[in-house]
Amino acid sequence: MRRESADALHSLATPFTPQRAALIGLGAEHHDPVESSLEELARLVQTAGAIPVLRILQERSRPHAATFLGRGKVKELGKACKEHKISVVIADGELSPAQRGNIEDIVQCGVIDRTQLILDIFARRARSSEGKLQVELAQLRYLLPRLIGFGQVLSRLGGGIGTRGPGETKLETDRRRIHRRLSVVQRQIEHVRRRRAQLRARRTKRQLLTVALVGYTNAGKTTLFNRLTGDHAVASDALFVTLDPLVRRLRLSDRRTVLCSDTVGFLDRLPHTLLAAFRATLEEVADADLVVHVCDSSSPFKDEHSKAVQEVLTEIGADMVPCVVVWNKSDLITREESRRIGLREPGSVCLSAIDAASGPVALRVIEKALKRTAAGFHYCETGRTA
Ligand SMILES: Nc1nc2c(ncn2[C@@H]2O[C@H](COP(=O)(O)OP(=O)(O)OP(=O)(O)O)[C@@H](O)[C@H]2O)c(=O)[nH]1
Ligand SMILES: [Mg+2]
Repeated sequence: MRRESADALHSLATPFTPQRAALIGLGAEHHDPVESSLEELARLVQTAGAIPVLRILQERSRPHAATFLGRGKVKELGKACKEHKISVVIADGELSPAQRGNIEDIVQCGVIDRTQLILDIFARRARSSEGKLQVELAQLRYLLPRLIGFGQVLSRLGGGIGTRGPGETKLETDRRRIHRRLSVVQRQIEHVRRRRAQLRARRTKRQLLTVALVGYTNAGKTTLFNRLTGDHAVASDALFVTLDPLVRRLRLSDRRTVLCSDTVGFLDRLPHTLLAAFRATLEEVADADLVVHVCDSSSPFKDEHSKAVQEVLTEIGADMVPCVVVWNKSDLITREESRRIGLREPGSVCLSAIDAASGPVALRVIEKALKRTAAGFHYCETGRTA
C-alpha cells in the first residue's frame, strides 16, 4: 500500500471531513447478491465515517489480475473520481498489492479493500483491551503478506532510527518488527483465552447453562439481549456496534438462572484474519449450550444473511450447538409474512425486540429449546438453581 492509500484509510476516521468514496465491485448489474454486496459495502463505508458517492460495477466473473476491474473501466473510474472529487476508492473484495498500486496510479487517489475497511471499523469500535488485541492481531496478519510498498506507514509499529541492522533492507526490518509484535500479541491473547476457558470450566462445574445470541450485524441481537436481561447495552442502527462479548444472568420462568451472552455480529465474507483473531471471543459461542440465531425478518437478504451466519458458525466450530431461530423486526413486515416466517424452522418465533411484549415470548422459546438440549434436560432433571 502506498502513501495515498494509508492516508485515505487514516482520513476515513477524521470526524469533521468525511471522505467521498467510490465503491467498485464485480458481477452482473441487477443481480441481487451483487447489489446487496455493494449496498452493504456502502453501509460499511458510512459506518467508517465516509460518504459513498459513486458505485461502479463491472460484469466479470473474475477480478482482472492487474487492476481488479478491467483497465478501461479503471480509466473511466479515474475520470469519474476527478469529476466527483473522490478521495478514496474502495474495492468490494481483496486487492493484491499490485492491483492496489496499479489502480492508484490510474485514479490518483487512495485505494483500499473491503478487508481493510472492516478492520478499520473494528479498530475504532474496540473498547476492551481484549478487543483491541484481537483487532491488532488481525491487522498484523493482514499486513504481513502485503508489506511491499508500505514504507513509512509502519513507523507507528515501533522501532525507528537505529533499528535497522547492517546491510538489512527496510522490508526485512519491517517484517521482523511485525513478527515480534505478532508474537507479543499472540501471547497476550493466549493468556485471555486461558482465562476465559477457566471461567467456562467454572460455569460448567456449577452447571450454569449458557445461551449465546448470534446473528448478522444489525439484526437486533443487543436489543433482544437488553429486553431479556434488563441490561442497557448500546444498540444502534449501525454495523458492528457490539464487539466485546457481554454476559448477563437471565432468569427463567421457573426462577432458575442461565447465562446469556451478546457478541460481535457476523457478516458475509467476514475476513478470515478477523475470524481467526476473534477466536477467544467466539469460543464463547462454540461452548454455549444453546445458540439463539437472531435474524432480521424484514431484510430482503435474510436468506443470504442466514447462510452467512451458518457459515461463520461452522467455521468457529459452533455448528453442532443446538440452535433456535428468532426472526426479529416483525413490526416491519406484514402479519401474513410474519406467520409464514415463524413456521419455517421448528421452534422458531417471529417477534419485535423493540416491543416490550417480546421479552416473555423470546424467553419461552429459549426455555423450550433449552429443555430439548441434553444439558438442559439434565439441568431440569437435577433441578439445580444458580
Ligand atoms: N423496527 C425495529 N427495529 C429494531 C428491532 N430490533 C432492533 N431494531 C433496531 O435495529 C438496529 C440494530 O439493533 P442492534 O440491537 O444494535 O443490532 P445488533 O444485532 O446488536 O447489531 P451489531 O451489534 O451492530 O451487530 C437498532 O437501530 C435497533 O433499534 C425491531 O424489532 N424492530
Ligand atoms: Mg449489538
